Amino acid sequence: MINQRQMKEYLRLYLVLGSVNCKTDPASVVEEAIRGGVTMVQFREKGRHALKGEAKKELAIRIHSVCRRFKVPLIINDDVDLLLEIDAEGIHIGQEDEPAHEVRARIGDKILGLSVHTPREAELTAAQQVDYLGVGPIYPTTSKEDARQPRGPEMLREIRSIGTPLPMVGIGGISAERAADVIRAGADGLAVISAITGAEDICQATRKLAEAIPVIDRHN
Ligand code: TZP
Ligand code: MG
Repeated sequence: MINQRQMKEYLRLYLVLGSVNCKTDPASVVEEAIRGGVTMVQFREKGRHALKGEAKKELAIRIHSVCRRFKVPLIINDDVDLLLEIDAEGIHIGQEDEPAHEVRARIGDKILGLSVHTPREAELTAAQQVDYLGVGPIYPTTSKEDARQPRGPEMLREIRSIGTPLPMVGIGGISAERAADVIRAGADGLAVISAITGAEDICQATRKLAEAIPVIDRHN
């Protein structure tokens, strides 16, 4: 499994996207965003107009080849078969997906991320061989149809306070203006969709987010 220091570095600025989120070719959005400072990418092909089958796989392969060129890991949202087919670097699952221990058995040492929404869910994850937690939504979001109630940066603080050792990333409505609050509440990084994919200048918007992330020494 990946070590926590490396995992935290990858989480610093995590771009989540699918074709539905992009105004132009998602693979070029990924390239621009990496040039601007994105440290990890998640392919999340979801929603009513999402690509399926071969078209989904083709796009995943194109995004992966951009990521590989820049040595940025690609995480696949909730599709273990696709992850294995294209040999991406990891998988992200939600509470309603296949259980984490079953996914771990199928992916070996690849990165495994899990969404949590409460301190209780984070607590239950401790023994599950998960590499990082996605915590959200922190702020209101329009990018996820079935998003739960936003809980604010306080949720990150609560999860830290119960002693969760896992690297974690905040997600949901995060902008450059909110970056520092999310990190100071305990996140190791920011996960964003629209703050990057909705920008006119992808590279510039990414740079602005990257510059807004404070460097905090948590003694680990
Ligand atoms: N999970 C919780 S909120 C969210 C996901 C996938 C969407 C985040 O998108 P945005 O545009 O950064 O609010
Ligand atoms: Mg899912």
